Amino acid sequence: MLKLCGFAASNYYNKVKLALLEKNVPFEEVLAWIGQTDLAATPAGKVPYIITESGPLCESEAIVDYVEAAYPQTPLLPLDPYQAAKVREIVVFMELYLELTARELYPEAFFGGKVSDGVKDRQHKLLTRYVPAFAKLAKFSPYIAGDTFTLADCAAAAHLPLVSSCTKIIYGTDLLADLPVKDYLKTLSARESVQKVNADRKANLELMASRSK
Ligand SMILES: N[C@@H](CCC(=O)N[C@@H](CS)C(=O)NCC(=O)O)C(=O)O
Repeated sequence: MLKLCGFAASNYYNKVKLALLEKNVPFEEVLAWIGQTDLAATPAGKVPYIITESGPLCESEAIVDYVEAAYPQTPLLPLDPYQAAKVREIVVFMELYLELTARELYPEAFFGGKVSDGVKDRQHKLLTRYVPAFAKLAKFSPYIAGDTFTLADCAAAAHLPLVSSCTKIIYGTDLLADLPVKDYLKTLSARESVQKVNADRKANLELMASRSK
């Protein structure tokens, strides 16, 4: 059976987990904290990674691509090549421009560390440019790429809450507040898959906190 390795507080892990749950792919979760990963499977030590019957695979985009191709049931990408590319375009925007930009703030927002004012200013400038650009692509009608649940929703469900909460904590303003993210996430939370991912994330965050005591 496919093994999903990492930990359930990770947004990239949850993006993959959501895709697996939505597609009803049988999988087993294997807990691997940062520093405990199999570097032969994930050379940069990042999570998630998966173990397939053909071998290991890391990087969440490569993983969901593999899952989509290996398990064609309940497709999470449109068949039309252009529409599929539009879904991926939203994922790239969310990950490259929103999540990775906001990630620089996580040490202070979530992990009790400190981020310099210089970094805060720089990331704020970048987000001020990227958020309106993302807003032009995202549909929220009701799903992020249109009327169908896709891989972009798996990514959005995992990443957008973090971008919102960390900008609120660091800047005092949720930089996604002008977008209908709250209603969108509420719509998504009606799904069993999203409920499971959120419950497991909470439990894992508690486990993580108890480990660092
Ligand atoms: N591009 C990677 C990002 C994965 C990632 O950054 N995972 C975080 C946890 S949410 C991690 O492993 N961080 C540890 C590190 O960067 O060393 C992917 O899509 O899988």
